[in-house]
Amino acid sequence: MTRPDPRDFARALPEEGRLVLTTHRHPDPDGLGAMVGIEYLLKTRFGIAADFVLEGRIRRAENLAMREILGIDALPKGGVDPAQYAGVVVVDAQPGFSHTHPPGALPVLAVIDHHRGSEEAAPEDVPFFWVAPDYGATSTMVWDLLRAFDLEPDERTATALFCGVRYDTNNLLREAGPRDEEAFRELERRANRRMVAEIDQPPLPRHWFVQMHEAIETCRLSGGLVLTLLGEVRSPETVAEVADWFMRLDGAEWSLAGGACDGVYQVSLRTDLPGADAYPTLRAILDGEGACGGHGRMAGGQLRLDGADLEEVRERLRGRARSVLAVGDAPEEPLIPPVPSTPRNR
Ligand SMILES: [Mn+2]
Repeated sequence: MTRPDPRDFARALPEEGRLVLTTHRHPDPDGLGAMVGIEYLLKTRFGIAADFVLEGRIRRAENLAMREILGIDALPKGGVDPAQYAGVVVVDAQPGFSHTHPPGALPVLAVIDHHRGSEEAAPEDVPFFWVAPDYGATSTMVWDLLRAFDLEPDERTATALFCGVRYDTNNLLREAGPRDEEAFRELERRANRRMVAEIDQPPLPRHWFVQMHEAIETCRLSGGLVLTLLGEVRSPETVAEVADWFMRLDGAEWSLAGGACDGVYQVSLRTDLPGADAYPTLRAILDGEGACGGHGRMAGGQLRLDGADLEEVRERLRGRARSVLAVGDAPEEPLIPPVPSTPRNR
């Protein structure tokens, strides 16, 4: 378990000037939580102000609620004037990832992330590069960094970090190590319970049910594989949500979901097979197409459509998923058996 040296982090920071904090496109609670934690550390310990850059729509109800309830503001798209900033800190993502685009023209000063994916060594031009896949959440890493500085998070910061740890580790059930366990317990005590509950159970818009209805109709089962390759979706977050949702199906061992958004076919893979690793599995399913990253039981990837036929892309993924996950000749059956049409008005 790598632990951060606070002096290394301190050395990476500028003498003066504001910083930009960013994460992967379509930020999730772990990315948002880690950003709030780093913002707090910069402000309280170093007197450095920071602005958030959030790329991609946030549509998942829980993520929207987290932004709203915690008052997480971000610069408008394209609102970064490089002259105003000394550098960028990237959390829960790495600059080399296809879904991560730190504002150009600014040096990346620090990267804090728990994803695997960039197998090469730390880039020399990033002064603080801490990538630790043995952490279940980047928010746990930020908690450890705060502790390394003997900093006690305030209630808002603790609530944000707690949400990050609990969603990324699914309440410590997914890829959580002893560090995540400690962070979860310590942050839970400091977090605002009412806010946590409001973020956990937000009102769901009607289109959420429409999307899930479509997912139920699209879902196909083959042995332990649950395959839900949708057409156009409102946001890539939908794809992750669908993959998570169908993982709950009794008997599901792998859940692969996909959906097209902004010219990209987004895929999410989940597994709960003991010892299974979602990332290499998704890499094999993508078979050199697009890019992917992940850790432990979850992985995500993107495939540029570039005008390709959506039906063909879905068919290719379906075929490769079946062969990589060795479902063999297991028949494909719909999740919901077709409803026999009942004659009406008789
Ligand atoms: Mn994460």
